[in-house]
Amino acid sequence: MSELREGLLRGTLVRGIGSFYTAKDEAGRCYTLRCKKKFRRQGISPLTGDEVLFTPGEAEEDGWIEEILPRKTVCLRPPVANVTRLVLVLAPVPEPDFLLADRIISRAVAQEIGVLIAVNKADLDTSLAGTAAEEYRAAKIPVFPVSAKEKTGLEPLRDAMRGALCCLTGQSGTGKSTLLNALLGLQLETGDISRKIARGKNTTRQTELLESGGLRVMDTAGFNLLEPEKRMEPEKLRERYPEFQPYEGKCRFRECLHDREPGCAVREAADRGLIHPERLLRYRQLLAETRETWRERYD
Ligand SMILES: Nc1nc2c(ncn2[C@@H]2O[C@H](COP(=O)(O)OP(=O)(O)OP(=O)(O)O)[C@@H](O)[C@H]2O)c(=O)[nH]1
Ligand SMILES: [Mg+2]
Ligand SMILES: [Zn+2]
Repeated sequence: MSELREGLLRGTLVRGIGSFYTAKDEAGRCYTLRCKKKFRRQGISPLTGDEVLFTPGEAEEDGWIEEILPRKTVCLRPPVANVTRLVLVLAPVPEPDFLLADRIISRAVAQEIGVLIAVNKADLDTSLAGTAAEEYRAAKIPVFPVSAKEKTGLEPLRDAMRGALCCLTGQSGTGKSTLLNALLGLQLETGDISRKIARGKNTTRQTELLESGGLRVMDTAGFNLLEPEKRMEPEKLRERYPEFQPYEGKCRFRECLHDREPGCAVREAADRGLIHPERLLRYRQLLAETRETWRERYD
């Protein structure tokens, strides 16, 4: 620890509630910390996953976060730092929203965060995993059928998660907390799905980083809506589709956005089954939305 200033410790933020944060040092000791006002003045808030330098509190006092070390990645929804692998959890109930899935994936790809898809509740339905595998095959996003309830399919998913700071995300009620409990052998609070609306109830409210058996995983609050990104140039969206990349530069028009332009190589690839047609359709939907938001960027 010679590189640290005197009295400062280094740790990872594993949780933040209100203005209190918990940092864990290398030895696994936890410290309750508060955040100095200077961060708020700079418009920075500490995120779960942040690497920080801190002054530990004396006796019963809380300590202070002194410095947030440079972040490898930052996500706003869920708000987490330094995630290098995202585990998107889908399930047959609540009904999977593939457009939401594509939005989440697009944001991860933009930051070079690896994406895995866990299709949970395999005990209820086995067809969704196949559908998801087809949808995302060309994008090279691996799909893992699992049942958190029956604890099946967990080992291949664990193997794919090792060595990265992972974050579970997805719609509320897909079973992220249940899955994390199963993956790590823990007991986090999980919730029932509302029978009336067959939707998750937002049981998890806090992001929490947990570690066990070589896995480092964050459980986050599920969500059912994701606002369009502000100030994103429409031309950037196509770069976030791994399956488009072999065809970039091969369209008739160099600036082709793979919408409805003639001679589009991406469209041809979709017609030949090399790109999933639904992914392309949803891409167009997101492209239209991105154009709209881009036009309104000065409003
Ligand atoms: N049949 C079945 N039900 C499951 C499985 N995994 C989770 N569930 C149920 O799905 C419901 C929601 O589970 P949670 O783990 O709370 O879901 P979540 O994704 O963490 O939800 P939020 O915290 O709201 O985002 C609970 O009733 C779980 O018992 C599974 O593998 N099979
Ligand atoms: Mg949860
Ligand atoms: Zn094109």
